[in-house]
Amino acid sequence: MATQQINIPDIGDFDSVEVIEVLVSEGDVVAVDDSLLTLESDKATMEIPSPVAGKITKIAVSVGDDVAEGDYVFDIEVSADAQSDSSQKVTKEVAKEETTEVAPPAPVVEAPKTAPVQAPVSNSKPVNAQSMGAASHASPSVRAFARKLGVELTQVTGTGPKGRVQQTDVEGLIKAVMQSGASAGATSGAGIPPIATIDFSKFGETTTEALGRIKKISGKFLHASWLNVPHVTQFDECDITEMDQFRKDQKAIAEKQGIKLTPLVFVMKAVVKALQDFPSVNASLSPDSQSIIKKQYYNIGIAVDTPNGLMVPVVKDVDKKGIYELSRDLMELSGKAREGKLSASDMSGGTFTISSLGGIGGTQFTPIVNAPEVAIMGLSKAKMQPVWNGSEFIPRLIMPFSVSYDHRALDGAEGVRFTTTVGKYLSDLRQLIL
Ligand code: CAO
Repeated sequence: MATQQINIPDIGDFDSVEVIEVLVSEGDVVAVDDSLLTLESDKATMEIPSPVAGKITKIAVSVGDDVAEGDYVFDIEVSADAQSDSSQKVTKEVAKEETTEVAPPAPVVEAPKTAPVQAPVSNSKPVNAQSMGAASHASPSVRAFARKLGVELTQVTGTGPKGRVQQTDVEGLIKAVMQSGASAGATSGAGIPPIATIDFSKFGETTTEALGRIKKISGKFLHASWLNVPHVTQFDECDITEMDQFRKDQKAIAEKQGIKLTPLVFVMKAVVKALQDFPSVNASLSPDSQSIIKKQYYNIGIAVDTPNGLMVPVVKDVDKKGIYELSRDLMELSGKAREGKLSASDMSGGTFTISSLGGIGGTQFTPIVNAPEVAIMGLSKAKMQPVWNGSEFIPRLIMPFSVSYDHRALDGAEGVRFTTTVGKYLSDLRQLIL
């Protein structure tokens, strides 16, 4: 049997993080993805999952130690089944003494007490809950307790240090739900009636497939955003005839550099200029929802459709980059997303998200805010349309788009001023350099 050395994987932006729990003992048998360690920084807790199934033969770390990416923490005697299983895809198995690269863990951002939220993303193995919102801050034992009782941690207000959810908080929520006479289905949230369970096979043949890991995680965050954020969606459209002509003029030059120029990069530039005009849109609410935190950096999350599910890598410093550099970033990040190679830092630090379905079709849609961001843009497919210019109809390329926003952070007037401004910039790119 081979022994595999386990090292701390990519932990995102953190240089060194404290070990707050060692979740296994020597001799324990673990399965792939079982949690081995809990790390905690001042911003987040994260669990380090086991990349292989096997027996823990050595623990080289203790509670209170500070660890960084690459630090050696365990030896695992890889089980025979796991060795023969070609699905051991996270790390390379090696004989003792060799180092194993472990894929990034699942950083879990401290939950704002009032409004936790959505977030897909990461490799097919580890999951980063950071990039598309916040998750709850709780120890694995409390998570297990909540899971056992079917309680969504994002629904629980943590009263522990730094808002950490305690077992008593979970018990308190259950008690409150019971006392309010709500349905016992705490997973559905207080007062939300559960959806009826139906045996579909009574009506015809069915097959049941487990949702992928990323879909399950993104589903929780989308659900949390849907329940916590009062959404408004503003629909709009803009004339991108000139913009698209400019894009086509540049296309050949871009192709020579190996770059695919699509409308999305122009939209990113227009959005950032509008975010500079409307700082409340490039913002997050504070955890108690009493203040708005405006960000003076412009990192745009881009929803990418991948075989594993929706992921949201973040293009950093969009205000400082030209369209060629943005296209290169976009190609690199969307490629990494599709290959399941995004790192935690590729998916963190976003300030606003764009979900583009323009390459596929549709006329409009209502994207779900990627909380704790306060707004998200949805792009739909541009079409040639007759537009009245005062004396005749002329053909113009019109792109529909929408912006969903958190109504606690933005009023309707501000929301529509923002979309109008984005449309104005896209209709006349010269304004971006003013
Ligand atoms: N209108 C018309 N055509 C558009 C368009 C728009 N709004 N946006 C893109 N296109 C065109 C592109 O120009 C390209 O055509 P050409 O090859 O002829 O130039 C074609 O559609 C395909 O574009 P693309 O999708 O490859 O590239 P992109 O930069 O527009 O998008 C990415 C990149 C990663 C966002 C996209 O591939 C993707 O994954 N989209 C799905 C995102 C998603 O699932 N969102 C839903 C999340 S749930 O809220």
